[in-house]
Amino acid sequence: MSLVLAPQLLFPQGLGTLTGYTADISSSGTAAASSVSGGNAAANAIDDSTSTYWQSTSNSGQWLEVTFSADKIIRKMTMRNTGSGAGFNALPSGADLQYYNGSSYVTVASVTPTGVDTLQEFTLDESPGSTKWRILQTANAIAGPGTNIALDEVEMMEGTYA
Ligand SMILES: [Ca+2]
Ligand SMILES: [Ca+2]
Repeated sequence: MSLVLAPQLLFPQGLGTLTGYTADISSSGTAAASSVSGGNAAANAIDDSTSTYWQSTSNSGQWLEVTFSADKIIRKMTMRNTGSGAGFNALPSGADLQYYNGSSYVTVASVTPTGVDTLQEFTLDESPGSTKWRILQTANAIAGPGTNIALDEVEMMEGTYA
């Protein structure tokens, strides 16, 4: 008798080896945010235009969330702000990338965005599928205390597997 390990014991999701990422799927979802400044709605962060942006009204504990109609296993997120220098609303200098497990938000990666006007890319460990994925601010906006969070564009990608 031989022992054969089922694939799901090696890869709990049964997805195999990560080989890359899909195109951005964020626009297939619906965006929501912790607060909105003026007309700079959450949806502006997933509208494929870097001239529109989501802006918060606070610089503490802000979040942007995308809700999908079916479970997604997000393996990569990007965020971008093309703001105009010091004092401008900006990316958070720290953030938790999270999914919702039905009762609470679970952090998959804690990241430290840097710079202004550069695309920030972050990969995520394999996680259960979820309809809700969130960027939660954990540190001040890069421009410094007193400014708010602004995200021009956020992207969310699933993995591709061998
Ligand atoms: Ca997009
Ligand atoms: Ca935008």
